[in-house]
Amino acid sequence: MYRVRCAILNSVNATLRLETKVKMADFNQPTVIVTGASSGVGLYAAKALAKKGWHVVMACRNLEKSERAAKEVGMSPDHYTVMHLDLASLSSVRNFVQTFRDSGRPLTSLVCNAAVYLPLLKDPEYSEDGYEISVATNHLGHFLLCHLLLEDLRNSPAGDKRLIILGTVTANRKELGGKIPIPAPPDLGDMVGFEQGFKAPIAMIDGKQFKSGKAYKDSKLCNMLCTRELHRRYHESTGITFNSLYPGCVADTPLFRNHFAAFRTIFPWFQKNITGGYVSQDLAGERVAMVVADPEFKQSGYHWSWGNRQQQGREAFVQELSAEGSDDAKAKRLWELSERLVGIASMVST
Ligand code: NDP
Ligand code: PMR
Repeated sequence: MYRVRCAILNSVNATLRLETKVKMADFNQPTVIVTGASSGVGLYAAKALAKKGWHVVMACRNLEKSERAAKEVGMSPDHYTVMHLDLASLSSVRNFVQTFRDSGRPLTSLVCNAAVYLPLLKDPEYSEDGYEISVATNHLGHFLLCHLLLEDLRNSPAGDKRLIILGTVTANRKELGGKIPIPAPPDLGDMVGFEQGFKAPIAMIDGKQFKSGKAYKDSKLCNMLCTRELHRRYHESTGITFNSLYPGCVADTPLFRNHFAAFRTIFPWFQKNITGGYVSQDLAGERVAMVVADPEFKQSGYHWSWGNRQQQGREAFVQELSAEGSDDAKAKRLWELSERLVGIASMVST
């Protein structure tokens, strides 16, 4: 009986030792949170980061889909954890941060990647907090997430900590793809829509008439402005590297699932054969992973772009942003108004 009990205890201890060892090993991996890692750029960035030895917290709204996607791209279970995050819900963002903290993992980097693009919407849809859905998801959800996780990054023992946000050419008139006069270009105006509380019937940051494609581009401009403001406010005091990037035109991701079916056929062909702007999901993911992990991207406060001609081996360059995208006063005002909309007061004085 005694021998049996000892055998059981030994086996329990061995299991515990094994679990502790796995966990210790696990926690020695640098940890990155990637939002929207269930498809497209986020999924392939997760894959590339896992390949570099990172542990990826895949912050996604559909857990089963994300698990399936991780398996499909061949990620080893030791290199990822799927956690629930719905960026269109401010309470979900707060719950996610709590769940992440409960995991005990020190945070090395955060990648704000998730987005929706709803070009065919005639009338606005609103999030559960009452905000237009593209701006709520792409900008406000990420804004709150960054705000809360800044503390985790600040407290993390890692030597090289980064916060990276996906931007795009179509929200940057200084790049070729942003010069094309596709209606309508981004323009936050004087942000009267935000000033007035951004609740229905208001659906645009500038307070003007709803335009679905513009809502996406406005939200991406907010992403790039916020990266600059994060750098201005927090880089010196925290040492965290803050950058945005454009990985190329990844014309065949599910981002275009809400566009015309014909668009999904013609657009990748057009970008591959006419503009040369096309980049594969795999290569776009590797580019994001480079900005997260590679030493040459450790300089803070930049927008990295792979520009228009997307050959393998092409190097990124620091890309200037449009007049609106480099307007520091606008970035500061956007920050303050966004704080009000997500219900937080400034954590650290500027
Ligand atoms: P995908 O549609 O493939 O990926 C978007 C991801 O965001 C999905 O994982 C999606 O989850 C997730 N997501 C959407 N809404 C929410 C939400 N409410 N909460 C949590 N996650 C959400 O698009 P891409 O990979 O193309 O886009 C990724 C990023 O790259 C975006 O920021 C986009 O602006 C940027 N980008 C894309 C370019 C392109 O050409 N594709 C070019 C330049 C920048 P789910 O699977 O559940 O829908
Ligand atoms: Mg655009 C010249 C280069 C170039 C690049 C890099 C992009 C990127 N695009 C370019 C050119 C053109 N586009 C041209 C000449 C046209 C025809 C007028 C064109 C059209 C077009 C449309 C209709 N392009 C689009 C759309 C979209 O609906 C996409 C969009 O605006 O999403 C907001 C889009 C895009 N083009 C790009 C990129 C990266 C996109 C989509 C994703 C994004 O900007 O995040």
